[in-house]
Amino acid sequence: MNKPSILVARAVFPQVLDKLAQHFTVTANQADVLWTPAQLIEKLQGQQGAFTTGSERIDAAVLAACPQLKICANMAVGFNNFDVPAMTAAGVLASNTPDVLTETTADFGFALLMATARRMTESEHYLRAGQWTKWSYDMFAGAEVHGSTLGILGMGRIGQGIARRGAHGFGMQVIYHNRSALDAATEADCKARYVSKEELLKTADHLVLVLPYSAQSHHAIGAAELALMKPTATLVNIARGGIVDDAALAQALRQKTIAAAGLDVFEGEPKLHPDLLTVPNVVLTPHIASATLATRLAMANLAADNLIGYFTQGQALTPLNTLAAATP
Ligand code: 8YV
Repeated sequence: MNKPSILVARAVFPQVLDKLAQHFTVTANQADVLWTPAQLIEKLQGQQGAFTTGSERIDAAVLAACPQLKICANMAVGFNNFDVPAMTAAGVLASNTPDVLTETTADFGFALLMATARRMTESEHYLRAGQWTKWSYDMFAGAEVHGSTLGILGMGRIGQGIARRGAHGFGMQVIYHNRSALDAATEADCKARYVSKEELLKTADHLVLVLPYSAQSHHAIGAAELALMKPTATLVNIARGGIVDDAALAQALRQKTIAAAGLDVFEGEPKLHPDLLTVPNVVLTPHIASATLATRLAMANLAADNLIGYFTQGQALTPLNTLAAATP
């Protein structure tokens, strides 16, 4: 029997490609060329499955142009690059990679919080520029982390991981806002208290964003929200670009209406709002919160296993939608 054909849209671990090749006729992109939407459609012609990352958008136009497509397995927990309702309507299964990256991403969220609060990159730039000539009492004095109030907007698995680190490791008071409150047992485990978004913004010493991107969360943090935050507060975004209005944030940082920010994601990344590069009180990282080799390998394997599961058993391990007739 002919093997199903799949497209692996970005470069991936060779051992994952080898595993896929046991089950599929694979078209790979180990040169890691970034395709335009038109090129993606061209590459998807005749492919029954796709291994995607956050950089490939699967929407109604792609689906209409690729009627033979049956499944898209995203190597990411976030899936704002997928139009899931359109995929469901077209009978295309969507899957993501939850759980395997939770703790690694929470580690990074906490690292970014610490680096931001304690001004680590700003002070390193100063040192590297040869500006460090003497000690002084307030040089790079930052904000306290232990014992402070940790605010979390979006309390899914990663948000809970950050809450546990703050509450249990650093004695922080944890407050959160989410579409719905957690059950009592999970709140107790995270030592977290549900508050309104307004109270979260006004009370948090360190606010971490971990909510999914959607039309509803677009610019959830803009000028009005930043104005509610304490002038001593820090803001950390490890969720998605577009949740923060980067222009408004750069202005708030310049005017010190908040103290500092740590950003792993950006509106329109990998391009950055130019003002973010000129304000000193911001820590910038290139979307690496899940980037440990072990976790990226686990994510790639899970995306591959979703494709294999679908074509061999008719079901993915971590699907995002249910199809009327999920027949490969
Ligand atoms: C990925 C992420 O590295 O999982 C996610 O949602 O943002 C990151 O872990 C990125 O999306 C690549 O697909």
